[in-house]
Amino acid sequence: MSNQELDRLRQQIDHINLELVELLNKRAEIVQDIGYVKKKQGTNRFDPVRERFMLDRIADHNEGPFETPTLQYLFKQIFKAGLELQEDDHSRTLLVSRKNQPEDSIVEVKGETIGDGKQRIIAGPCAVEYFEQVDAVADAVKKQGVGLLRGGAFKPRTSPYDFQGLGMEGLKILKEVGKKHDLAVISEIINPADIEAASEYLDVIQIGARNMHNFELLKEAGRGHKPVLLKRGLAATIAEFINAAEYIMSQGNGQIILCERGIRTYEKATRNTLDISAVPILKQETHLPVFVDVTHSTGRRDLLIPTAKAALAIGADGVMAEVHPDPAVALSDAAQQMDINQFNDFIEKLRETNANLI
Ligand SMILES: [Mn+2]
Repeated sequence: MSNQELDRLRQQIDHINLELVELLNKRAEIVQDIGYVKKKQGTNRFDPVRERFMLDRIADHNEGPFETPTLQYLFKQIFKAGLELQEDDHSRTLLVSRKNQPEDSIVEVKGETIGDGKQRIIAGPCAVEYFEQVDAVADAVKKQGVGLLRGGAFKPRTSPYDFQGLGMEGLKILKEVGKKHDLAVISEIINPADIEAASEYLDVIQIGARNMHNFELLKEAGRGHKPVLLKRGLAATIAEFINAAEYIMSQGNGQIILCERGIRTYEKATRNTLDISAVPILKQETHLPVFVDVTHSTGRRDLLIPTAKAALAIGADGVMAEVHPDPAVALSDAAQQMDINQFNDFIEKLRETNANLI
């Protein structure tokens, strides 16, 4: 074979390479279009039946010289690249992502603007037990100038034999106390069917750590009109946490506050391990306000002040902590709730070092 002949053949290869590039990109564009349609339908991007059909069709039409398994292997790589392309598109267009919205989201709760650069506290008892109990905490919270009161009415407990909360009755107490002290009230809802009714009583719907993967609950909260405080699941990665928020926002409700509450690790010194670096990561990756729950992440009263300081120093929009008039007799989380004196001290210590704290 002369050098001239070789050059001619190489030119043909170069030409075909460019044609393949064009064809592959043409195919990729169609794959992206399919991805958008599937996203709208909410169907799975990977379709094994469809892939089997395509591979069979390639086998049927293969006249060589490539062996069918070789061609099928090459096409598998093309299919895989296409699927990855669809996935990239999704992360690029997540509604909760900074890429989608560079400026911070501000969540409005009864006159408070959460995520506006100021730092806030959400405080209240673990569980709503009776009117006077919540009322005593609300009084202390109000006196400290804190505007957001929490209290659990539906309690998803580790044991089914532990106190499960007062349910709707608890929400009524919370609303009444909130009205009396002019405080916004937050409580956890665990059943999608309760979201609508609970919205009558609450200013913020909380979705707890154990329900972060309850997609029906997330979607129902997303269809509602109340701000949602979403806690990170106890074994959820940051990406899973962000996607859980996306479930809410994809249904129309963008009023979301993220809350880091510690993750499960091998460490036993604290109830969970506070993943403090999750805060700046969530602030970078999303435009949503981020809170830190110091009570459940540590499970230790003696760590509430230092961890709250760390949360505020690292850029959290606020801190959540539990307060009970008499923690020793609390029906849940007795070991880590602050009493009212401890709460006053907690707020004063934080104010000493954080001018940004309201
Ligand atoms: Mn609790």
